[in-house]
Amino acid sequence: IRFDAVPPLDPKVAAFVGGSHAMLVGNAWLPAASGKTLDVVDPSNGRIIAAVPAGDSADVDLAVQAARKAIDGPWSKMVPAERARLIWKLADLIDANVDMLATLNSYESGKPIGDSRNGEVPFTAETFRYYAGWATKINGETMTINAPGDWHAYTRREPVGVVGQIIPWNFPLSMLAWKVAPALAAGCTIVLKPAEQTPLGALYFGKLVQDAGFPEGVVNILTGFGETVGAAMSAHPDIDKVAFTGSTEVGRLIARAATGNLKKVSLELGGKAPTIVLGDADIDMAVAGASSAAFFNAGQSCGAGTRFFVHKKIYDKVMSGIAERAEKLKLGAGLDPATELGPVVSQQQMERITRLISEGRSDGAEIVTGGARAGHVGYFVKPTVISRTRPDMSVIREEIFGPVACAMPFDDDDLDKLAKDANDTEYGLAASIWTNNLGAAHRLAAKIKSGTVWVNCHNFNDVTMPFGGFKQSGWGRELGEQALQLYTETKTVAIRLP
Ligand code: TXE
Repeated sequence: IRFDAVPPLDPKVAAFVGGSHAMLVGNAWLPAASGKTLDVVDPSNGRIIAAVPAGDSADVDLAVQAARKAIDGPWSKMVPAERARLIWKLADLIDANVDMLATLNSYESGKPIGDSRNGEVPFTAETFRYYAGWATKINGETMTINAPGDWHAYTRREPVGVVGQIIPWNFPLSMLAWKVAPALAAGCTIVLKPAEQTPLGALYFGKLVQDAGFPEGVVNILTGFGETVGAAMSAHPDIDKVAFTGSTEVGRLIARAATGNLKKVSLELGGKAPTIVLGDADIDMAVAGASSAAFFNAGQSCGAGTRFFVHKKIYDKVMSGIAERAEKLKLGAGLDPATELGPVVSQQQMERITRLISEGRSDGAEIVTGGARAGHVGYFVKPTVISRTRPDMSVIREEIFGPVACAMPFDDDDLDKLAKDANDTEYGLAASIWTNNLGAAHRLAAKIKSGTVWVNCHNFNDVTMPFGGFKQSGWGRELGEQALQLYTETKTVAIRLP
């Protein structure tokens, strides 16, 4: 692990990180009502880099009031084209601040700076631009009525109202964009809670919202813990909808808390994506793709490929190819431009990952490479390849959320059996198939129970493509036109013509 190659922070970034941090409520930047703060840590060395307010239910009340005032006032009066212009302006500001946002994103999450600067931040801007386009295209329909007489019946798509959005730390900015952008396009107002590990990028985003000229209260940003701010948002009687990305366990808590006022709920939860390499696959492509499926973002991706099903005749070649790539990955701090694999986000996550690897070992799986923490400073985990796994092992059943590829060979070409094994999980978020056989690809894609099936690619997301889970991976779809369904209510108006 390289520790000595992190360039000094740009003075503007250093001033922001080292400054005092507050929450955006209406047009004001406020400390937590309780005065409490929480520390933000650099996961590459465990050092505290900032303190942000640790909000609680009192702050949630204030933010909800501001959001309610905005939706009852200027925001609902604004024509969609004006909303579109503001959202587009916000996208331009994100682009103009790419260095600041990318640095904050990598500093607090640990991910490689190139991934932030060339991937996540541009994708964030693009998501806002895509939904700026939708703001003027949210239409209802007219219906032809079956009853006698003259009728005019139509639907209106109206904003669902004040929405609470709770996001995780693995893609702090793109998860923000996937939620905030369609909600703004639909005309909702927002109370956003970034993860406690990664609040800085979201707070800077709040400044850009103000610079873009949004009316006050349209976007409110609260920092704090899930058990306090997140739980208060989920249960709040004046929040109309809650959108969440995170663990399946917390998704269940949120769904339960939302029953009070039966607020609408969308959930994007865990995954355990099968990565299926058929016997005819292009081996070089499959090795490169499968490695990236497992190790991209240090495996902290809900779509990460973790259960590898590889045809017996190419199993050894594919596994040694993945292990070789794993061993060559350069580990280091996210802010070191040469880093290919950063630390995982926290000590807690590191311990969870290494615990699961140890369970795999004691369950009799073979650790082909890696298999432990890397170094003694920061939260690094060696990229790990585990072979000879069985479906009952915890490494196969539980979401590991670390740089760990678990594999098992299959030895016949029965696609039904393969799909059954791939579907043997409570999750259903994503899957990938590696093959040159078009028929097999389509047949398997139809049999796999997951919200996304990639063929000869993995972790490929586009703003146009709906993303979300079957089974216990969640409710609803983000991105694409479908995300607008999450933030609008359909109203039917039926008129008997006099
Ligand atoms: O997630 P949490 P954690 C999975 C992954 C990971 C595990 C644990 O398997 O190992 O979850 O990570 C907020 N009410 N994913 O503990 O707790 C919290 O503040 C309301 C998958 O970090 O689910 C944060 O903002 N909100 C995943 C957000 O939930 C609550 C991304 C996510 O944190 C809350 C992250 C509560 N009671 C983790 N408790 C994905 N689907 O991409 C916490 N939160």
